[in-house]
Amino acid sequence: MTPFIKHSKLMLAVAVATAAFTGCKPKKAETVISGDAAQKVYVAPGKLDEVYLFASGGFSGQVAAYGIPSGRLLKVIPVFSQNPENGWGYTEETKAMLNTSHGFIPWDDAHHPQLSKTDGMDDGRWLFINGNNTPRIARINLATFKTEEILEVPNSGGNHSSPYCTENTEYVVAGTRFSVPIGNNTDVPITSYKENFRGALSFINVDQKEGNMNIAFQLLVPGVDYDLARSGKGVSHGWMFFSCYNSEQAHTLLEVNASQRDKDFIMAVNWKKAEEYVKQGKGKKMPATYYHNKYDEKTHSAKSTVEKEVLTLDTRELKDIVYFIPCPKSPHGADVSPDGENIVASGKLAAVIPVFSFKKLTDAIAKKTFDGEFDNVSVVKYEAALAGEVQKPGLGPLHTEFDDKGYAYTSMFVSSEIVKWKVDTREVVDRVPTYYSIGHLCVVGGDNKKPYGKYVIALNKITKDRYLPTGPELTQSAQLFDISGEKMNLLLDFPTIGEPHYAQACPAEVIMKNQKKIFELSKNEHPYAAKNEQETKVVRNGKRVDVWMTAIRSHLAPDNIEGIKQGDEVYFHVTNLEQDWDVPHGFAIKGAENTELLIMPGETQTIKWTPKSTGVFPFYCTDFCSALHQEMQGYARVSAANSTVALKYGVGDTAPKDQVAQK
Ligand code: K7E
Ligand code: CUA
Repeated sequence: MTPFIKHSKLMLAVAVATAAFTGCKPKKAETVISGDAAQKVYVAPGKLDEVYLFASGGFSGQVAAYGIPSGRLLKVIPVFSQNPENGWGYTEETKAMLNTSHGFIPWDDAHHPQLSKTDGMDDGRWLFINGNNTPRIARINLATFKTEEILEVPNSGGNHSSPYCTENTEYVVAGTRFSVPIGNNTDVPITSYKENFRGALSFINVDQKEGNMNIAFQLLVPGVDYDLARSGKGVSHGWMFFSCYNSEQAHTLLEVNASQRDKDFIMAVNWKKAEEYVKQGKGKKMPATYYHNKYDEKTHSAKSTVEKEVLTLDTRELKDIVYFIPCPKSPHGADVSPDGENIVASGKLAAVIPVFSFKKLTDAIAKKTFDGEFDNVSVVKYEAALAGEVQKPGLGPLHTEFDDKGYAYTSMFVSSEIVKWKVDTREVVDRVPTYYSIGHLCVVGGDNKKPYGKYVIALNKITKDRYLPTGPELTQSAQLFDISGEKMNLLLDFPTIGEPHYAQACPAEVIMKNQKKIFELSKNEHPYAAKNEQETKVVRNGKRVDVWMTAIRSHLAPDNIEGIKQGDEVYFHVTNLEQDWDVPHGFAIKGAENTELLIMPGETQTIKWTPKSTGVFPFYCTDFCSALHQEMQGYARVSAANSTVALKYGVGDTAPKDQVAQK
């Protein structure tokens, strides 16, 4: 969403429009903070927050977990970006997670966290998030807060309308933002957009036990931009809704060229129908190379598999899978009400918010109340699918979520506010300023069949004058509002990591009940695990030296190693022998080129070290684990490539003793 604020032409149009809505201008913050706000966000020391908030890190490529109402940062979960804090993407075990058909890609732009669902409710099993730039979907296990799987999405460019779960997480759905040339010949002129460019919507099957993802099928759809999506639920279970812009099919200067038509589209996808066609064998296998990376909790290691084909269904041939509904002016969000009946479409440049009725939509499809076709897809008549419009909502509607009392909350980017309206009458009942330029918003359980409500969190783009300055870039920020009463009340500003495009929140209990406290050492199947100190060893194989090391309060074993030579590749495989909650150990050695390790109880992790000079190199534990943490240290001696120093190692009595004798 970032780009459009920069473009002067648009800003001019927007400024003119803003003048007509002076009522939306943010008031001074002081005037809107109510007296008991502090009390409502105060979580006393030792007390726990009520809600987990999972926010995307945007260009940081990570996810962060916060406690609500305090806004306290609980954890940064590394996903698409390497993270030296805990070795993610640097250790031998985790490197494979970042493999793609474009090579090792250690970053991405992550936008939309999505909690897994059971019967339309957040179930606390997994959190999915999209990598936009090099199209990927990641799955985080919420028992361990670790990324367990990353699946690349082929035929996609800018994986933005992604990832959205169906009612029971039958699928995680990932739509492409950019349409791109697909098929055997992709080396085509950019000007041939209309002939050669197509969109792909991927339906990724999720194994209900382990969570493993596989692309069940891809729908090949008209070449436009697919921006956001939501799955149907309740009455609309079996359908997905995508917002589409650039129905002009422009390939340059979209700012102007993709804002020509009065209306773009919402695409309604009947995925149950698509499933039927797959069963009937109507899918076509298409060659496509993409990586599938999985982290195994038993071996504590990731493996990459290269997939070679994908099953596709072409909507030009199978015409009753998808339908277009006209939607005013560059739609961004497409959101579905808790009962599944209302589809709210937010056009960034539109003056109203259209709300479509699922019942009217399906009636119109049955009666073929169409307004012709767009690229072989039937276009349902706007009025035929429309439940009604929210009038004068504000400027720049982007995203909508729902509470437990029949209200919808829409973010207004241009007028910087949240607008509350009644779902059944579409009447605006309240508005509150945000500071500033709100993008997404998040109601607790706001996309569930039964939202939890109580809070809405604004995810803002600009924070000028809200925080102490930190150079040219100010902190990114979220704002917490109380929505339990008639009026929305601002409670708190809190900084976030990266750009918090979107977030999902659920009651703490949903996540807490599944928490894993340790990895069982007896179940550790890492090939280099040392499950006790007797199993520690150092083994040379040509120029490769493997160190089976253990960590326990408060020593590493072995802690003296000799016989390493210049030019060797040394692998430290460190197993944390602890079986207590929250007792990680760290490992670092002087001159390590990549990272440290942070090893959870019962886990084994490995760093590769290639010493560049001779000498004695200290290593130590990097996590303050006990009163004698600072004693948790050792030495590795590195000799010249042609030296005759024998390989020796140990701890205490077994440590190498004749250190002086050899040269
Ligand atoms: Cu920032 Cu969902 Cu990428 Cu809207 S997106 S704001
Ligand atoms: Cu182990 Cu410090």
